[in-house]
Amino acid sequence: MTELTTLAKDATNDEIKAVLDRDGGCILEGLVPVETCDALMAELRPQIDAAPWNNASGKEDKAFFGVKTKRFHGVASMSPLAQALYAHPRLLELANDVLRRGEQCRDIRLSTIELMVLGDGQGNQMLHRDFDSWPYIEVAHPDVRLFSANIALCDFTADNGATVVVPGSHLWPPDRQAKPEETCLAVMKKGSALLYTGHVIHGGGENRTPDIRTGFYIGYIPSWLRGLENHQVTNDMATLRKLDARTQRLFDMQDEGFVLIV
Ligand SMILES: O=C(O)CCC(=O)C(=O)O
Ligand SMILES: [Fe+2]
Repeated sequence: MTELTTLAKDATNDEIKAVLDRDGGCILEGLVPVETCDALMAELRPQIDAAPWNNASGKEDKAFFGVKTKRFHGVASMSPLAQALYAHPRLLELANDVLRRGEQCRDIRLSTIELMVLGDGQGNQMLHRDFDSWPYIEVAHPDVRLFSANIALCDFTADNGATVVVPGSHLWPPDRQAKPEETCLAVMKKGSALLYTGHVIHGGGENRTPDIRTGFYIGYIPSWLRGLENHQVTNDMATLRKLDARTQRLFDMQDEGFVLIV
């Protein structure tokens, strides 16, 4: 029986990297304090409730995401508290390390931040690899070009849509399909995070409860790769301008000195 490894909060980066290298994903317990998750949800909840189900923009996106789901971008502007997650020092340290900043990239960027809400009746999402969003780039193991965290803003349970993960599938040939017994559920407590790399097979789980399941997705990429979200369009610029220079770089905002005025 395949298992997803859960690591304690004080696991070292080397321990986490060893599991990511072997399995392509793991759970890191207690990354974010429960109080931070609750405060963030208090800010986000009215905005979540106000949006319709199936709010993705394109036809293909709707089919991929599911019908009883709400997806949000521009999350930095939805709540200033979100910074505690996407700029979490531990995640930045890990992202720099896993993406091999200094060796394979000069710096890291945010590909996308996505609030992923699964509602009552949302079925299992199609299993996929997130790096398939970059179909023109081939990546050979052990190089990682996408490092992701899905932070649980509520408990993720077997019934409310805990992410389905296929440990070890980052090493599989592209066309190998996962058998049911090869899948695991990322069952975890509020504040814990599913950490995974772009090539591991996974998908949102089925929510059979009356409550919403809310995951805070953060994807980090090397600075040379184009991200999925244009943060300067999805967020309002006033929010981004208030951030410190290091955080602005995560959003691909250039230092003034680099801007050519023609
Ligand atoms: O909802 C989840 O837990 C995962 C969703 C996902 O993998 C995706 O939309 O790419
Ligand atoms: Fe995904």
